[in-house]
Amino acid sequence: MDCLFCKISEGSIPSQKVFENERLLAFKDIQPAAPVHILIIPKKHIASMNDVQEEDLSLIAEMHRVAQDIAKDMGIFESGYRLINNCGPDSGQAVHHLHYHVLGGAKLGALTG
Ligand code: IU
Repeated sequence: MDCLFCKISEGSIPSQKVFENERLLAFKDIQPAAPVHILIIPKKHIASMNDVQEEDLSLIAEMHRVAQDIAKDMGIFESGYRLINNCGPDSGQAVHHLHYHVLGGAKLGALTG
């Protein structure tokens, strides 16, 4: 499958990994939008939040748990952080493989609609 994040998760495209287990991978975003900007992806190809099935719910829960651990590792657990998923064209989703952005390390701007 011609999916950038599948290639990153297989290791055929390199990334700056910060966490990995059998199901998930987290790595530094190549164009950071904040001092800390990490992407958390499932290794399983799921195109977007709209494609999450009942059987994937434990994976989604684990992504949240890993976000907590990453926030601790990056020193932003107490200061605060944002966990973002872009889904579909209006959100600006550019990579069609489910991912959460973990953003922090500075006072973040207000969300706009
Ligand atoms: P989005 O939610 O699909 O818009 O976010 C995609 C992110 O993937 C975006 O922040 C990019 O900077 C990031 N990214 C990356 O980390 N490595 C890449 O090779 C590419 C995009 I292409």
